[in-house]
Amino acid sequence: MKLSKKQFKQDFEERLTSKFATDITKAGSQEKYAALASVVKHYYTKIWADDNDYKDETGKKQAYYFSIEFLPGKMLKSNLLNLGILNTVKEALAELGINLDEVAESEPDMAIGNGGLGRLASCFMDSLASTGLPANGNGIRYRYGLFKQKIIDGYQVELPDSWLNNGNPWEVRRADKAVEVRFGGEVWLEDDGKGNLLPHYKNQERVLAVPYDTPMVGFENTTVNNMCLWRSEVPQDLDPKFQNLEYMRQTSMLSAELYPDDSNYDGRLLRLKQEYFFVSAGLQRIMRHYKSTHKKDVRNIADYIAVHINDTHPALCVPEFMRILVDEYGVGWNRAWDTTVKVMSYTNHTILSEALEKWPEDMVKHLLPRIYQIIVEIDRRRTAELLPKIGATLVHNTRIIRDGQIHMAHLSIIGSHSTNGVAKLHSDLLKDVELHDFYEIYPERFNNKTNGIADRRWIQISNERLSGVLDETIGTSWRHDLNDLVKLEVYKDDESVLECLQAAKYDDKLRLAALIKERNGIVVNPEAIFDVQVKRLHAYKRQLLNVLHILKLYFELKDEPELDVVPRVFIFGAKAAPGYHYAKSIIKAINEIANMINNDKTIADKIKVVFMENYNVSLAELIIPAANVGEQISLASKEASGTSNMKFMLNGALTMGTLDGANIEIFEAAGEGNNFVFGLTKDEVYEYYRNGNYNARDIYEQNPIVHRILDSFIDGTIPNISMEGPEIFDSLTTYNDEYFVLRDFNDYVRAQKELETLYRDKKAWTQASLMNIANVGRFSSDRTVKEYADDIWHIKAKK
Ligand code: 6GP
Repeated sequence: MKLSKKQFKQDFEERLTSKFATDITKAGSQEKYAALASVVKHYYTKIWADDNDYKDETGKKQAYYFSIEFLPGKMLKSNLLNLGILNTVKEALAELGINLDEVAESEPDMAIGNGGLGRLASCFMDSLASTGLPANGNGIRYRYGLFKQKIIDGYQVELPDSWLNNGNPWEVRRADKAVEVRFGGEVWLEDDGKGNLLPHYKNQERVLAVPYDTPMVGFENTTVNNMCLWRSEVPQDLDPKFQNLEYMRQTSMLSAELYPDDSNYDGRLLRLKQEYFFVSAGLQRIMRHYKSTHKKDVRNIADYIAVHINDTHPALCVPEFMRILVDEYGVGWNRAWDTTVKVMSYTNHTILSEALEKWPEDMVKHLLPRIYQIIVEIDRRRTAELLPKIGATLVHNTRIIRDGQIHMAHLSIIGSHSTNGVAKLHSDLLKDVELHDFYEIYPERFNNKTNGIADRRWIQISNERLSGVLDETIGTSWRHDLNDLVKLEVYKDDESVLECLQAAKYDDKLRLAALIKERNGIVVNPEAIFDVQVKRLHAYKRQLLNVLHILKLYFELKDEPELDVVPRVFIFGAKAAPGYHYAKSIIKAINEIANMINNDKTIADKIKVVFMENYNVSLAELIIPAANVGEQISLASKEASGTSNMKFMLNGALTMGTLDGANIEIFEAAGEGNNFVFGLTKDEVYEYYRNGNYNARDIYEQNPIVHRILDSFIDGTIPNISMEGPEIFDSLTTYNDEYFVLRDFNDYVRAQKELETLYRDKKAWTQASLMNIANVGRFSSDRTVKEYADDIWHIKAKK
């Protein structure tokens, strides 16, 4: 949009006065933020309304991305950038004596997601709007987002995240579009006299679902999509006999809390209720909108909508859509089923078995009696149809209901036309191993969609310094098409460009160093290698391997203080699920090791270890630009894709990584020698599984370096871990090291030495960094969403 500084200043000052009866000289930062957000919202409302009209008038097919998590972070700068007014506003504010960055600080991170899956959903929201694709989000408006992490005495402590306390300027409450979701009670079928069996209900619990719409503004275009988040409320006309506090409490709980589990299944009833709540509300709204705008036969709805099941949490989309078509619109079962399969598609985000959702049959039967009947019927019909064709074993292995459990992944695959993994290796594993039985039955349904990232946020907004260097070197077209970064390759031997890249990295490191000083009270050397591992804390991600390597360096320096090493700052950021005891022990150990090393005068600044508390999107935006190295060291086959690996690549960090997830594609894209690869391959890992011949204790007994490092966990060398030390020690020795940390240790050390050698050669290092940046184009989520649009949803971008 076009906007002059003069116009903006006028709008901003007027808004401050009308909203808060104040002016620039007196306004507090919250007020400035709220006024600014309100002006920005005003700027895009017209575009939003026009785009809604356009979508309704053209009746174009739209996609709906159902996800129990979104992790957008802050929205102010992203909206400004996408509207094309970021610089104008920044300059105009500066002229008024206001620093945009400071104002932006007042916005809380919108963190209604845990980690990778939720952040990917938000990257997709940005890319869908930015590529002009008509696609909307559907989720839950949790009152409390992901917990805030405090580190107290080295331990993680969880505090509530009341992100809505000051209101949310971006959302629009649409009370008129509220729908009702019902739970429990009894259901029975009665013939309607025309041969149709219709359900009748008694004693159901009624919940009102109110949508809050948050516009997703496209990058310098006219598309504004919608992220619809549902809030649970008590229906106004509820029978007074139910209007009691308990009912209110129960109801508000539904949209109160995000489950703080990452890749972990939590079996509580409330979670199942949440899943049905946003699925049912979302589908009802879609149906209403479809009927009111298209007035077309509901049997053709597959030509107009696509519904995406983001991991299995929204898998109830399948039976709920069947319920709506069959019970509410009288569509025959077979036609309804064909339609459902055409409309639905599903993404798998992990192969960890503890994350494969299953619900006890009884629980579903009680909570959702009609949905249960429909699932039983889907399963019965499918079994009857397939038994003669494919035999009992295959049918049994792939049944939706098995051993008293409802298998949500089975439901998602069977009830949709597409199942995809999130990186090549992961998709292959699904086909060849984890979901092989399904692949045999429905080979045409399986495909890969390698993840991507919303590059605008992860460089244009968060790394202005590097963005400026790129503009000067290759022009600005990369801001519109990340593939254009490849133009950088020709500068690989250009000393002045390499120097500019180094200077940008150095400035970003200074910025992070200042933050570390402020938050952790640790002074770090900006010349040191900034070696970063930021992600959820999980055993399979192997933060522990990183820790063992740090201890190795530490003991070497203790033995030989004059050793010539390149100084390193090891930076961690990680939240552990509150109930994940082992992960929390590792956080404690990292903090105690950090204390031990950072306070050891003999080490000086050769090694520093920093654990930054409360890792979230905003902190990532400050850490990743400053990284020289990104640690992506999961056990091969365990990390479905990873997405921080792409963010590091974009910001010129080199990856230290295993052949896992999207690392493999990153190594290939950046070219040989530009990253550091180590560790077992996926085939080697599976070979160990087949033979059962891994013995971690042997490594401990036979490798003196490993022996010494592990002993330091139990002999008092590392202080204050008398509980956690033995737990970690035992996990590696007594319990045979589930994620092959010891097995990969030597090769990791080898790769780390190579890294150090390369870093000593500043030019060669920067060239490798340049090659990473130049070849990151394919990891833009613009590419990913286009693939979903073309291959899965069959939706078309606005011209
Ligand atoms: C994550 C995967 O662990 C990560 O590898 C991937 O990049 C990300 O999804 C996006 O695809 N999975 C989850 O966050 C999760 O909760 C159930 O899976």
